[in-house]
Amino acid sequence: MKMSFRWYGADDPVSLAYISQIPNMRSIVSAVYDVKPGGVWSEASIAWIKAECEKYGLIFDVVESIPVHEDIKLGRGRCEEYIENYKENIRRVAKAGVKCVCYNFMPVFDWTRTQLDKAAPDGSTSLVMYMDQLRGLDPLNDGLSLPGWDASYEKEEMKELFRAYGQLGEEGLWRSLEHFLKEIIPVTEACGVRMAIHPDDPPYPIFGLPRIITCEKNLDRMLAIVDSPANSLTLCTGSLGCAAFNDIPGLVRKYAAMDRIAFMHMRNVQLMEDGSFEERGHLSACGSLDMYEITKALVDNGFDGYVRPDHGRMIWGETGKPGYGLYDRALGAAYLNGLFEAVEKAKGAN
Ligand code: DNO
Repeated sequence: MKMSFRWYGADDPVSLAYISQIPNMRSIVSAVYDVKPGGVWSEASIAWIKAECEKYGLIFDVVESIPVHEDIKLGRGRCEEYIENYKENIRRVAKAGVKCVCYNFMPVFDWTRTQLDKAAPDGSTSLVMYMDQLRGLDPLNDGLSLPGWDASYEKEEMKELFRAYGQLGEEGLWRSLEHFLKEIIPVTEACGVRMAIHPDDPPYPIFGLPRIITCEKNLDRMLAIVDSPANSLTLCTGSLGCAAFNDIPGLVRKYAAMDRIAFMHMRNVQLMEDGSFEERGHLSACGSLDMYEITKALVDNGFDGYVRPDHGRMIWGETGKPGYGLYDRALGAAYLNGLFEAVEKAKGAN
C-alpha cells in the first residue's frame, strides 16, 4: 500500500511541510486548479506541483481529478475536442511521474451533502446528509453551492443541463462513458497510468439526475467496458458505503482480487434508518463500516495501490476546507497505518 494525502496546491492552508511529518506519508494527490474543465494543463503548473512535493520528500504520483467536461458526459458539443485535451493531460501528467488519475462521471454535481459543519456532541464538526433536508433542496432555485461543486454555472445553464441529462437518461450516460473509456484507456495504457473512477457520492440519483457508478452490478459493467488494469476504480468506502445495499468489505475483496482497485479512499460513515448519513472518525467503532475487514480484504488480496485517508472532521478548533483539514485526516492516516501493519504482520505470521 502506498499512503497518500490530498493537497490543494498553493492555496491549501494545509502545508506540505506538515503533511510530510505524518508517519509513512509517501504520495501527494493533487491537481492543476486554474484550468477550467475541458482545458489543457500547462506543463509548468504540473512541474511546479512535482517540485514542491519533492522539496518535502513527497512524490506527486496521483492526480485527483482531471475533471470530465459535461459535453463529454452528454456526448455533445465539443465532446471530441475535450477528449483529445483529456488525453493530452494524461500524457503530460504521466511525463511528470503520475501513475494514477482519479476522476468521476457524475452529472453536474460532484459529492453532495446537506450540511458541512454538523456539530457532534464532542464539539467536532463533519459533513452530513439528512434526507429531510435533502427533500427541501432545489438546486435550480436555491443558489446552492458546495465545495465539491463547480460554482461557475449560471442558473440558465444549470436548467439547460438538467434538461439535457433528463433526455440522456442512464443508458445515454453509459454510452458516453463507454465512448470516453474506449478513447482514453489505450492512451493511459501506453503512458503507464491507471484511470480510477470515483463512485457517485451518494451512490443513487439525486435531483432527478442520472447516476451510474453506484453498486456492484454497475461497477462490473463499467470495468467490463475496457477489461484492463488501466481501467480501474477509486474504491471510496464512504461514498459506496452510504447506501446499505453495498457490502464494502465484499466489494473490496472482489475488486482487489481482480486487481481493479488503483486507489482507496478510506473513511467511515454512520448510516441512519432513513438513508441519511453522517461522516465520522475513521475508526470502525465510530460508524457503520468495518475498517479492519476492509483493510484485511486489501492485504489478503495483495493490494499495492494508493490509499488516502478521506474526509476528516474538523477538530481541535481547526478551520478550513470542509472535509480536508489536517488534524483528523492525519489521525485517519495514523489509524490506517496501524491497521495495515497489524493485518500484514498477522498474515506473515500465519
Ligand atoms: C470528495 C472527493 C471527490 C473526488 C471526485 C473525483 O471529497 O473524493 O470530490 O475527488 O469525485 O473526481
